[in-house]
Amino acid sequence: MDMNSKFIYSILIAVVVLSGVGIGYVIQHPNMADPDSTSTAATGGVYNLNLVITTNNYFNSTSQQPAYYVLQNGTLTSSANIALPANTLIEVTIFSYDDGNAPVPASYQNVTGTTNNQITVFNNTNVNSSETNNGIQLNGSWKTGSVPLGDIAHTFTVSGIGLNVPIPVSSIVQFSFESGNAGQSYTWQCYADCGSGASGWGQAMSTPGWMTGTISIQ
Ligand SMILES: [Cu+2]
Repeated sequence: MDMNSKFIYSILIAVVVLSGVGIGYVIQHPNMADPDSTSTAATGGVYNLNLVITTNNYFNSTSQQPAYYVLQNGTLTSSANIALPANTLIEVTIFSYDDGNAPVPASYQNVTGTTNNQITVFNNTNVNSSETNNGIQLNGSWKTGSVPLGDIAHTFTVSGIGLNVPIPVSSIVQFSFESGNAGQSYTWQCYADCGSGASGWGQAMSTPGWMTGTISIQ
């Protein structure tokens, strides 16, 4: 066998071995085959919901407001109507780029309705910002059942199922909750006054797809 043939055989063997490993991985992890499916999630399954909060979105030509987006298939899509599979553990990750806090009623500083009534917080999303030390302060992660009022930028609250998650400034927050039965529809709302006007409840706070919207269980 000359060197060229050896080389080609080596590549062929590598391809066959790696394909086998890949197929094995998909069989071991069936969710890999269809990560974005909502309709096929079985009872007791897990579904990932990724949300991104960005600031300075143009509400109109004169006003910029913060907004929640759903990160799906590599793009940011509207959070006005979020569909979730029924009777499924929903694993939520919220990436918040907002580095400013907003006033929030004291009762919303506590985490409720999540697994163990806890969230896991990671700092700091603003790694490229102009904050202290260029913002590069990765403080690891920690679990908590409440966030100090002065540190809250937004909340992700679904009163209909008793879910309340305070979102600290410049952070990534993870938690999970059970979605319950199909056919239910709930309102999600941020309760930190991050909108416009004297009350802070104008524009973003009262407009679906910004700081409020619907969750439908299917
Ligand atoms: Cu908000």
